[in-house]
Amino acid sequence: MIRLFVAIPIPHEQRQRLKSLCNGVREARWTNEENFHLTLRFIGEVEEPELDNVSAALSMVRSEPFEMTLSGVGHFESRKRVRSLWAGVMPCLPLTVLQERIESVLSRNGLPPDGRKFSPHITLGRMKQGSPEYVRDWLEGNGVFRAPPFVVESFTLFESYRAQTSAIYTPLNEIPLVPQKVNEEIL
Ligand code: 3AM
Repeated sequence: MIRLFVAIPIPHEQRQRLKSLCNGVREARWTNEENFHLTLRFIGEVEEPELDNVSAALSMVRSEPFEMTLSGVGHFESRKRVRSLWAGVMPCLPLTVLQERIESVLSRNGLPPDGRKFSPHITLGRMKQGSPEYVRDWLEGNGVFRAPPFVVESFTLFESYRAQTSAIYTPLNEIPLVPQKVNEEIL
């Protein structure tokens, strides 16, 4: 079995900006800088022969390059415990459209739908414990975060391998976003 997800990798300059946010919460396990990404679709485990189908389906996605700006921070919690700290994205319609197209080709190729609402973010750190109160200072202190815009010119199918200390993400297929000709059929 192979564990897959689809994401937008973050360019070097923006990774540096994100890294500067990764401090000030003692219990957080911060993401390695080279692992910063924006998940478009978690696929999960598939049989290896299925990999080619998934990869080919993603290669069918047609979308234009677009500009994206990382902005703000937030957290996810479950059972009143903070699970992750993240940086957000300025509202970005082309990002939503790209995510919907990816969801659509994958479901047409037999993958069960991901029922969760798309909530674009870049995970900066994970936590096992900590009440929301505990990260309040971090959230308030970094609320004004904003990185320079960058152009998203591709998205990538990654393999995720959970090593003992951190995850190893291996790019398997980088799918370019190409300016559309007027009459080209859009998936
Ligand atoms: O981009 P983030 O860090 O939010 O949390 C995992 C990471 O998302 C998520 O997939 C991304 C790449 O590993 N992920 C891992 N297991 C998951 C699961 N069972 C999952 N998302 C949903 N369901």
